[in-house]
Amino acid sequence: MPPSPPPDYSSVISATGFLRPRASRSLSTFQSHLSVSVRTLSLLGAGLSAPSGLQTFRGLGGLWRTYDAKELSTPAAFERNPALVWTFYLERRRAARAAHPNKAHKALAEMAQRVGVEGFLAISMNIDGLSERAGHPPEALKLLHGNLFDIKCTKCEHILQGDAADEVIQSLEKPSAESSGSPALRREDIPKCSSCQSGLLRPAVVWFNEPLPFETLSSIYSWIQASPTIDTMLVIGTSAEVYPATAYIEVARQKGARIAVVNVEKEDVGLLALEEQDWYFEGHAAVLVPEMLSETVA
Ligand code: BJW
Ligand code: ZN
Repeated sequence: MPPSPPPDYSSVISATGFLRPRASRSLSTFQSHLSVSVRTLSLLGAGLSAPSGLQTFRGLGGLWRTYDAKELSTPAAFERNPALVWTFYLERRRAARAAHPNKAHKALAEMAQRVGVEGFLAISMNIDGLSERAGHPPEALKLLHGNLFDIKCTKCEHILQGDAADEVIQSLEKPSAESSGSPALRREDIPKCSSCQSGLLRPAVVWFNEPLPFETLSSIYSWIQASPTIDTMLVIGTSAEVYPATAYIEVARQKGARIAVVNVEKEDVGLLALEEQDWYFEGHAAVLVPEMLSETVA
């Protein structure tokens, strides 16, 4: 009698996640892969700037532990209380100005300079300006959630940058010199747009329920479409909870990319659905990213 086939436990295994293949921890296999990668995409989150002393959003010590996102980072919150929202962003602006790019920002910027935009595109959710200050070439850095240092109108397309934006910030930092006493910012202190004369000025960042900047999305799309393949997807310091940013990880996977995640938290296979061919590097971005990118050949 032929031996009976071994029982098939695969449905039990996949239902429970038991024995699910785990992502690799091997730095050397990652570096070998990166050295032959032609196209690398990366998604950068708040954890990249955490070693520079800036707060993340979720998790321990995150901004949303102290503040309610719905009260600060939605268009409805700004309509309700623009002074409160501006106070929050003025503080974030001060913290970002005082911070310095860390070794991870610098390593990514160096790779971008070395490889060129055809070979390496960074999609950043960060608004803090640290990647720019690290020397990341602007054409290779796409700011998905805007920029803490620009200001825009709530009603028209008017945008203020550089000195024009700084002037507005100065006026907000010294709320109505005439209004004696209270140092707190008030609704009437928020300047109106000089172009349409009616909209209030606001930080040029992307809040929940707002569309992402069209030009940024379309330039990312063009980069993705420029070739049928993406070889590597770096996912650095993000909880991967916010869409559409997180969807780029799946887009890269569909184009064949192997994914490398850097995060201080323990691997959450469920969220990112990492597979055997992927990597998970648990630890601080400022330590791991320079190591990961150090041996790569242009
Ligand atoms: C380290 C570390 C170290 C720490 N080293 N690692 C239901 C389901 C799915 C989607 C939706 C839904 N309901 C609504 C949506 C859509 C919504 C969304 O995604 N919501 C989810 C939260 C559920 N998205 C939107 O609304 C977007 N717009 C949109 O969809 O528009 C549609 C539309 C079309 C047409 C017309 C109108 C509308 C907009 C999203 C905008 C997000 N904005 C914010 C604020 C920006 C300004 C600001 O900074 O204040 O962006 S929210 C906040 O989250 C910020 C961040 O960029 C973003 C992502 O956060 P990130 O970077 O992942 O940070 P954390 O804190 O979450 O994670 C940090 C990680 O680092 C952690 O994992 C740490 O462990 C790690 N770490 N130290 C390495 N040293
Ligand atoms: Zn306007």
